[in-house]
Amino acid sequence: MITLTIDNQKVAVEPGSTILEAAKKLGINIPTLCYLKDINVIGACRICMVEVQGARTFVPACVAPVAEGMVVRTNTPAVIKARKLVLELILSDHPMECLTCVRNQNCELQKLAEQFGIKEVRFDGAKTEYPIDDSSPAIIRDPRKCVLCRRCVAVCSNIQTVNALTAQERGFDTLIAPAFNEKLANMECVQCGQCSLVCPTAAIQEKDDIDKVWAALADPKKHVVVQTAPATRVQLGETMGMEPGSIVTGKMVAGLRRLGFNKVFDTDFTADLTILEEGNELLQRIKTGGVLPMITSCSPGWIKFAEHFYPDLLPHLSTCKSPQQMFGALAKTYYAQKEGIDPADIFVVSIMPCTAKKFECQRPEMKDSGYQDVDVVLTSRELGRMFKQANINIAELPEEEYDAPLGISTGAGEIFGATGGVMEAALRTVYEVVTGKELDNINFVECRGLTGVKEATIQVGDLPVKIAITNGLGNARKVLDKVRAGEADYHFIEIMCCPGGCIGGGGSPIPTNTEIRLKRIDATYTEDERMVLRKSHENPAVKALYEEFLEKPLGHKSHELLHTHYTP
Ligand code: HC0
Repeated sequence: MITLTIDNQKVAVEPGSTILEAAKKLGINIPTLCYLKDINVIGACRICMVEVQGARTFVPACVAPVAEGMVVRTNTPAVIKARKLVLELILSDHPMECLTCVRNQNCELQKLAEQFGIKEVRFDGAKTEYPIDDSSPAIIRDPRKCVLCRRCVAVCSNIQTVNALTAQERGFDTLIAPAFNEKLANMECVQCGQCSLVCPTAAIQEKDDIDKVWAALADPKKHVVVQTAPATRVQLGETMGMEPGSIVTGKMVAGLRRLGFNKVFDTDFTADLTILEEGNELLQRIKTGGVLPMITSCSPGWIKFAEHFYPDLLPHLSTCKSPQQMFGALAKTYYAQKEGIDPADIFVVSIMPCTAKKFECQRPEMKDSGYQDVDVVLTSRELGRMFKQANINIAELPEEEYDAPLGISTGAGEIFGATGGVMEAALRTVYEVVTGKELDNINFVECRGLTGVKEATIQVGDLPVKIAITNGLGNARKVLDKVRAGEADYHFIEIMCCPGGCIGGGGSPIPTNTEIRLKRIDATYTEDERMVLRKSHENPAVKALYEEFLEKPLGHKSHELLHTHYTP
C-alpha cells in the first residue's frame, strides 16, 4: 500500500491509484469535469488541479498517481483561484444560454460555475462558431456548448466501439465531431445516445419531439395513445428528484392520463408478445436447421450496429420487430378494429429510455399497418420535461392502472428493460412450451447482472440450450467476432446496445452511472416479483390477441405485422 497525506489526513491506497481516488477514500470530493470513472481519464479540463508538495506546477488529480509520502492540498486559495480561472476560460467560449438550455439546472458546467461563485467572465474574446448538426432523427450536436472534455469520444470509441466522434483541428478551433465534420446522419453513428448521457453540458442531446406530442394532444381529430417502455418506470422518478431505483409505474400512468392521452398502454404487453413470436422462431430454427445462433432484434442501436459492422450476420437476427414497433403495428390494426377507430386518426406515442427508438420508428420497414406504426418517440428525459411543462408532479398523484387490452402485461415483459431480461423472459416460456412442465424456479439468475458477456447452458427437456448475453456494443463485438469466425456454438444470444440494457439507454435521466444502473435493475426485478403473472405465455391479453386476430405465433398476420428483415 502507498501512504500519503491529503488535506492533513493520512490515507493508504493501492499502488497505481490516483490522487482523486485516494481523496475519495477520505471523503474529499475533488471537483471534475472531463473525468468519467474507468471511461475517460485524461486530465483534459484541469478542474481537478491540486497542490502537491515539491511539484513545480499544479497536478491534475484524476490522472496523477499517488506516491509514498506525498503531501497533497486540494483546496488552498491558489488552487481555488486556478480552478476559477479555468472555468472562466471555458465560459468565455460558451453561449450563455442557461435559461433556455435543455440542461438548465442539470449541467455540470453550470454547477461548477455556481460552486466556484463565478459572477462574471473577465475574458470577452472570440467564440467558436460551429453550426448545430440536427441531421440525425435522434441526436443533436451543438458544438458551441462543447467543453472539449472528450467523454462522448471515449464512450463512443471505448464502450460502444463505434468511433463516430473524434477530436479534430487544434487549439481554439478544436472540434469534437464525426470525421471531416460530416453530418451525424451520414455516419456509422448507431444513435444510441450514450454520448448525450455523458455530456456534461447540452453539446449533445436528444432531438426534442415534445411539441409534436402537444400538437397531437390538441388535435380533436386524433386519438392519441401512449406506450411506456419497461425501463422508463424505474427511471422516470429521477427526473423529478426521486431516488434512483424508485418505481413510479402507477404514478406515471396517472400523469400520462392527466396530460390528455386517450389511452395509456404498455410496451410490456408487446414484450410478452415478442417472447411468443421469438421463442417459437427459436424453436423452429432449432428443429428445421435454420440459422443459429439466433440473435435478439429489439434494440435499434444494435440493429444499426449490425447493419454497419456485421452485415454478414444479419441472417442471425430474429425476424421479430421490437416490442415498440409491434405495439405501433397492432395499435393501428387490431386496436383500431376493436375500437372502431380509423387508423389514420390514431397517433401513437412511445416513451422510451432510448434515443435510437426515434430512429427506429421512422425506418421504412416500420409501416406495415399501412401507416407509420409509431408516430413519435419521447425519451424518459423528455417525458420528465413534459410533466414539468404541464406542472404535473407525479409524486403527488395516485397510482393508476394501464388501460386494457394493450396495457396488460407480465413480469417477463417488465424485465426486458435490464440486460439479460429478454433471455430470461424467453427461457421462462420456451422451457414450459417445450417440456409441458411448470418451472419450479422461474428466476434464471445466470441471466442477471452487469457483466459485459454472460454465458450459460440451460437444460430445456432433452436440449441443452447454450446462451450468451451482452450489453454495450463493445461487449457485443466480442461475441459477434466468435460467431463470425465459426467459433460459437450458442443457440440464442441477447444483445442490448447500451451498458446495463435499456435501463441505461441513451434517453435515460442524467446522471446515469454504474451505481444508478444497478439500482434501476434492482427495481426492475422488484417490479417483476410484484406482478401476479410472470410468464409471457400466461398473459391473458396476448392469448386473446391470438384468438381474436393473429391466430397463432408465426402465423400469416404475425409475419405481415410483427416481423421484418434487415438487409445490408
Ligand atoms: Fe427497451 Fe424494448 S426493452 S428495447 O430496452 O425488447 O428502449 O425499456 O422498450 O421495443 O419492450 C428500450 C426498454 C423497450 C422495445 C421492450 C425490447
